[in-house]
Amino acid sequence: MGVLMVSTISVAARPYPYALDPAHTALVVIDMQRDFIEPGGFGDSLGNDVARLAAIIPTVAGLVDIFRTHHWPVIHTREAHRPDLSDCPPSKIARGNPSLHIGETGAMGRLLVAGEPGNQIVEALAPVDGEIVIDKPGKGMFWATGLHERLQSMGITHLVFAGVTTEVCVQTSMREANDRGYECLLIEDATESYFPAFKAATIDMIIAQGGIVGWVAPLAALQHGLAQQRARPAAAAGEASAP
Ligand code: C5J
Repeated sequence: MGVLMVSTISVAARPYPYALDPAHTALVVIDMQRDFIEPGGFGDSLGNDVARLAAIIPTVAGLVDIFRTHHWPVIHTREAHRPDLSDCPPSKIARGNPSLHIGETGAMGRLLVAGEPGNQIVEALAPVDGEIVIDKPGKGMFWATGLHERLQSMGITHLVFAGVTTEVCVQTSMREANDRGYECLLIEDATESYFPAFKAATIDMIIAQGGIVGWVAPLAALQHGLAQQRARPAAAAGEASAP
């Protein structure tokens, strides 16, 4: 009797366990860019407390590290517009009564403009060679990015989500992914909102009605599922050698 090879990882998630198939899973880290997380950026210009978002960086780094260690795909997104703002609707520029509008120059360069210092992923989560970086003009990661085609060519069926902000770009991207047939898991301590109530409401909406958008779990549940998967073949081998 051979060793039983278990490829699927069971993650204790809500509303019920999430079956993660590592051969077909990618991590998506949404918009962990300085514009939203550091003082002087777009989030700050709207009057938000950016420290709330900075607080999740270590947890997101831990999640990224799992994917890097296993050589599973990592995708980073940035909310970014072309320097001429031709991909930014005037309504988006006007919205919100910020102290600085999209395209205007702040402490980290032009807000939400590709190539500017503020548009870079925070240093602790900087993409490494081989990771995909998607500049997206919308809140969702599929609008005008070609990402769906890339994920399909990679055979990706499962997406694990992290990043900011929970109820805006993370939720929009997760809903877009769900509509395209991806099995989606949000790591709840690797995402954050400027508004705690919005994060809580988003999680409730995702898992409502049997997981109408997907699943939610803490990072520890993924780590535990991985540890259990590693232990399983050894246990199976032990069983096989028993008389
Ligand atoms: C926002 C985002 N909140 N990344 N963008 O405007 O969630």
